Amino acid sequence: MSKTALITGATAGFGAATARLFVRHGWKVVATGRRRDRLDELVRELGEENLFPAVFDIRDENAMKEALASLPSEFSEIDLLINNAGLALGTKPAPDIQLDDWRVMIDTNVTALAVITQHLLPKLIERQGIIINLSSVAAHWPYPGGNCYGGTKAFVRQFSYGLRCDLHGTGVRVTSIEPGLCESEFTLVRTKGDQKAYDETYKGAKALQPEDIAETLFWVASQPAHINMNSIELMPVSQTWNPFRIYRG
Ligand code: 8X3
Repeated sequence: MSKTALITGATAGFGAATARLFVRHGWKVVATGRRRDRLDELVRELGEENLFPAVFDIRDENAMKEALASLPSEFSEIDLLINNAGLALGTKPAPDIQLDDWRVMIDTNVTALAVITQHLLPKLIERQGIIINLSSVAAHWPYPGGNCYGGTKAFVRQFSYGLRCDLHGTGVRVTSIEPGLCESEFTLVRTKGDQKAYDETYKGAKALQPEDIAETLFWVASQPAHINMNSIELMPVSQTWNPFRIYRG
């Protein structure tokens, strides 16, 4: 009997790569996202018996609840929630940002993630399931322009740990995944479509690829039921930390 994963933000990047890998390994996948055409493409590629597209904006709580309430029975028994939907918007320092960008990041990366997780907890407890949350190296390591994005990802990591405490004794596992530089549409969103900035970000860097993250997620989900990976932080070899900066006024 195959297991079922619900992957948020599956229209591109980590989410789409993860949907492909899990289906390849015999899982059923509920793929969520806003862009119906992208999800339909995934259905064509992976087969409607394997992937169900659930089209909604993750920030719209009612739409999320309606979509999940009307899942076909073959896809409704969720064993694994992958909270992948999330974004960074903008690279400017805090005094210069557009406040709406911060609101969208908090609404998506924090509020929507918490709301869908809480909504699915009864099912995940019933099925002794797994929750994998996509955090970031930015949860630990501040960098200029990371401001609110880093804050949301620190929430994701700490929320994951808090969930573990609250789910003590249920058999539900929770993991925070914290990737560094990865080549995906994420950076085009972050730079608001600036292809030059995108190209410069990855030039010569041998960044992680969405498929690398998918493999990590699959490995986490494939561990025996008595093992909980609390967190995994991964970077490309080309990425390390900066020294502290001292301002000498
Ligand atoms: C983003 C990680 O290293 O690209 O989550 O800022 S990094």
